[in-house]
Amino acid sequence: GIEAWYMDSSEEDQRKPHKLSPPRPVSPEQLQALGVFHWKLNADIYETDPELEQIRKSRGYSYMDIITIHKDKLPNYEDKLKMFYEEHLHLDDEIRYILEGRAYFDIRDREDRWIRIAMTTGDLITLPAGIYHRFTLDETNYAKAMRLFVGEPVWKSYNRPADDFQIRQQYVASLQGS
Ligand code: KMT
Ligand code: NI
Repeated sequence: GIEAWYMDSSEEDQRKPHKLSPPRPVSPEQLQALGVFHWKLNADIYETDPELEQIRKSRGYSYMDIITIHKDKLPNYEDKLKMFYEEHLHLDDEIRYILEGRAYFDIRDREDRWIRIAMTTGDLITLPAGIYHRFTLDETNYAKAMRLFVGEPVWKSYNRPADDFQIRQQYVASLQGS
């Protein structure tokens, strides 16, 4: 399964792993209970991969594009990375597939603690609409990712606090009993 862990609270470089000592790993089942789902695919064949095709079809991921996150490739690199690392939510699921490199997604658990999810090449993840999260590169400073979406993409993000949004309240309610 995908590797995830509870974060320390040090203000050090966001690109470092920030593992607690001793480490507190988070299992795929714990991620699922928060509405986070993961697949491991073969990124070498992403252009023709029947497994990816099957996921896209069954889940309605009709839209896709590719973003290269590197200082020489991404316009307004510094600003965007800063934005990505602001705690926020979206009105729709955030679906990302790492084609090259690696990166971290941080999500809040139900007690508002940060969980760091290590995304490496071949990892496809869905973060549920309404979950508070953020994104950062790691110390390798490079990732190429496919962005997937159900229908026309909406990239708008709402920085925390966004607790009055209906999608937030729906998400919090969905955690009851999970
Ligand atoms: C977001 O909304 O958090 C992002 O789009 C993250 C960067 S894309 C890999
Ligand atoms: Ni986001």
